[in-house]
Amino acid sequence: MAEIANPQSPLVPKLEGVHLFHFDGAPCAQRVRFALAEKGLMRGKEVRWNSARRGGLRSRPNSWTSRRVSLIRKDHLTEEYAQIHPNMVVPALVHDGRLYLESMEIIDYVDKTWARNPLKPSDPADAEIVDRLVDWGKRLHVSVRYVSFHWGLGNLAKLKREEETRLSQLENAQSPEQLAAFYERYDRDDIDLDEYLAHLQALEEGYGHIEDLLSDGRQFIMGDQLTTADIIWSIKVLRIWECGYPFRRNYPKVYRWYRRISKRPAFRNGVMSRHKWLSAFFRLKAMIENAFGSGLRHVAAPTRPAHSTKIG
Ligand SMILES: N[C@@H](CCC(=O)N[C@@H](CS)C(=O)NCC(=O)O)C(=O)O
Repeated sequence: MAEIANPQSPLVPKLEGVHLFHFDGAPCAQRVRFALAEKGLMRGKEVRWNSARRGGLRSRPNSWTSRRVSLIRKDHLTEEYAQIHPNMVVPALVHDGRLYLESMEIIDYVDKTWARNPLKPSDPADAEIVDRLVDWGKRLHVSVRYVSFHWGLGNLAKLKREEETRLSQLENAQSPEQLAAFYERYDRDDIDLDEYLAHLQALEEGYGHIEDLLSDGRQFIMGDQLTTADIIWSIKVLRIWECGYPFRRNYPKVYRWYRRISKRPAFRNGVMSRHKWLSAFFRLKAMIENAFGSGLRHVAAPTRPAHSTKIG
C-alpha cells in the first residue's frame, strides 16, 4: 500500500494539496513527475524540502509544491527526512496530509485520484501486461543503481564516513533498498566488474523485450495509449542513455520510442525542466569516456542479446 499510516514527521499532516519530496536527477522521482504532468498536475511553488512556513503549506489546485531533497547535499540522510521516508530515498508524496511512498504506487494513487488521462488500459488483459512490465521495471531498479553509479556517477556518489554512519543508524532495517549495505561496498570499491556487468545484462534483457514489443511499429509499449509501462521504461532508458549506453546501435526501436516520449510536453516539463543541465553534464562525461575507451559503450552487448523471458 502506498499510503503510510501515522507518519512520524510532524510536517506531513500540515500539508494541503499535493507536495512532492523529490530530486530532479533521481529516476524514481522523475517517473512520478512525468506521471503528474501527464495527469495535468504542474510543478508549482518551490519551497525548502522541510519548510513548515505558512506560505508553503498549501498547494494550488492542479499543481504540486516542489520540496527538493538534494541527493548531492545528502538531505535524504537526515533524521528529519527519515521521519518522512524510513528507507531514506526519494520520492515521497503528500496529498492533503496523507503520506504516500514508492514511486510506482504513488503513480497508481495519482492515476486513480485524478481520473483524466488514464495511465492504465481499461482492458483487464492489457492492464495485467502493464502490471507485469511495471513489476519487471521495478525489479530492475537496483540494476539501474549499480550501472549508473559505476558508469555515471563514479566517485561523485561516494559517501563520507559520517554520512555512511548516519545512514546505517537511520535506515529502516527492513528497507528493501538496503542503501547502507550498498554504500558500504560501493564506497570501498568492493563491488567487482562482473557484478556490475550482471546488472547491465539484466537491463539489456529488459530493453530487448521492449524492442520486441515495439517491432510492429506501435507508438507506445501497449499500442496507442501511453501507460505506466512507458513511464517506468522510458526513465530506465534516460538514466542509462545519460551514462553513454548505445541505444541507437543496440535497440533502435527502443531508441526511437524513447526519443518520441522525450518530446512529450509532460516529459519536457515534468522530467527535464530542471534536470537538463545535469543531464547534459552526464552525457558529455559519457561521450568523453566512450571516446577514450573506458565508457559504457565498450561493455554493452555488441549486438542485441538473446532474451528468453516473455511478457505480453
Ligand atoms: N523503491 C523506491 C526506490 C527509491 C530510490 O531508490 N530512490 C533513489 C533515487 S532513484 C534514492 O533516493 N537514492 C538515494 C541514494 O542513492 O543515496 C521507489 O520506487 O520509490
